[in-house]
Amino acid sequence: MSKTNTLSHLIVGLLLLGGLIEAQHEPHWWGNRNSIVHLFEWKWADIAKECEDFLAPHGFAGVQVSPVAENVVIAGRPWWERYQPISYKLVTRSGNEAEFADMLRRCNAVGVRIYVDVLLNHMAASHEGIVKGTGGSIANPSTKYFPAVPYAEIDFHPSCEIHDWNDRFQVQNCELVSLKDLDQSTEWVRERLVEFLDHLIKLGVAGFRVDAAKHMPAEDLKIIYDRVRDLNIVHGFPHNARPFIYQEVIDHGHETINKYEYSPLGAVTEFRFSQEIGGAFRGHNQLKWLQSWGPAWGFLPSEHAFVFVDNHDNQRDGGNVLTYKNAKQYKMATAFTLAYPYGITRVMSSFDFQDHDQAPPADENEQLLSPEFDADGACVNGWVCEHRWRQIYNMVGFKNAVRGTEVSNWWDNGDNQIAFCRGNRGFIAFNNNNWDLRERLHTCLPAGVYCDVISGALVAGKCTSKSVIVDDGGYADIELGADEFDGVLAIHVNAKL
Ligand code: ZXY
Repeated sequence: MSKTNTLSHLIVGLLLLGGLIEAQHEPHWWGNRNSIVHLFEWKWADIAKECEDFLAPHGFAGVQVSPVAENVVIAGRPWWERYQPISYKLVTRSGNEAEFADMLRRCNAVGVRIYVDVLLNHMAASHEGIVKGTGGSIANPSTKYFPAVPYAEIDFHPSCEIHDWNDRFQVQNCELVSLKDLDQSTEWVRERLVEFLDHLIKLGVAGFRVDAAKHMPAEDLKIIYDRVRDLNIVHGFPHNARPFIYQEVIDHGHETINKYEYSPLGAVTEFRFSQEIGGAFRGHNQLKWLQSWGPAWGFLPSEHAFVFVDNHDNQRDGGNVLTYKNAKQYKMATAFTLAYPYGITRVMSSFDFQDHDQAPPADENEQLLSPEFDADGACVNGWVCEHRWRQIYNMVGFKNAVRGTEVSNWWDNGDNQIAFCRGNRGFIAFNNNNWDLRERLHTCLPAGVYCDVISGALVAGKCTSKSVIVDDGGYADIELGADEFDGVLAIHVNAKL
């Protein structure tokens, strides 16, 4: 082999290695789809139906599902009992393994990917004596006895409670609210975790949300991630495709253990995004500053950032985080999240709650309810289904329509009215001032009549609500009254008359 040939092989090899490392950042979406929805606490059979009836037709790329492994049953059935596994049997209130497998088959068949929330850090917390799980297994968390895996005391870190969150040793080796802390440096634990993840991959998942990643050393996680098998080609994934990994690292900016330790391994939740977008649309920060949205705000690089307005945990905490409870501002923040090209976006789909620990909608036998829909497709029986709000699913469509374009022609009024183009494919305006927005703005779009996809949609060749006339120069009169139902106007090439 010639010298240049050897060199080029070396370069190709290095590129491949780089590709392999970067590969766990690839979500394996179909076509131009590019948003994930978290169907929090939904049943597998209902998700399968939702993939077919709603998510695929509306261009959603994937679903984050609640934890799949058998969990301890806690009185009152708080949502967080699912974060306390006692075995890796796939039996929870969402359904059994057959139902889970059926969901994967049906969602993948319509091009909607499934990402599973996995608990690699811990098992269930101490309870009085022997507990029973959702799959009928028994365990004794107090003595670290989980015979259905099996795990015993030797597989866990010695007990200590995390008191000092700035102490790396405590955060990674002690117990988070007495959840039994697995020792991922042992071969036995690694093998059990890889076996569990491989099982899910064989069934057809596209990747994982890694819960409490900050509580495990990145070097231990890397060993586990590197060992899991490639995605299952039977479900339409390419050969050698690696599972998409996004890690929950709660880092508000000054933590001892930070997001950058984990971002080489996969995407990382960007909690500062949630804080800042909530603050801005609550009026604590002028929208004009959003022009520099992204790394300039101390956020991760776009391709490493997993972003959301709220998640299942911080929607319960109050503060700046916006939720469905502040509907007008929430829809604006979500529209901005989906309109601005930054990060991998997840839409939250909640159940209605009044207190932090409240259980998801269930019947008198503690069986989860299936969502029911009214004539407009909105959920009615305790499920909020933000993903079925027109203003939200139509912005998922907007994001698909403008995929691959940049922000241009930023306009603002120096305060809380902003607008921008996405290439020559989409245009969006926001009004968070208490006076009307009336401006002639450059939309960057070809001349024509476009339907506003926030107040309505393009249906059977007509706009069901507002329309915008773009002239030959790309200009249009944009109007957003301060007292309108929504504070956003969005138009794109796929909603042109
Ligand atoms: N729980 C109630 C009672 C027990 C569950 C509570 O008051 N917890 C203490 C404050 C929240 O701390 C938790 C964090 O992550 C968890 C927790 C948890 C992850 C789990 C299971 C859990 O309790 O029980 O898989 C946590 C970790 C951090 C951090 C802040 C919080 O900076 O690194 C809860 C449960 C919360 O409130 C929960 C559950 C699942 C999650 C999550 C939070 O993915 O982020």
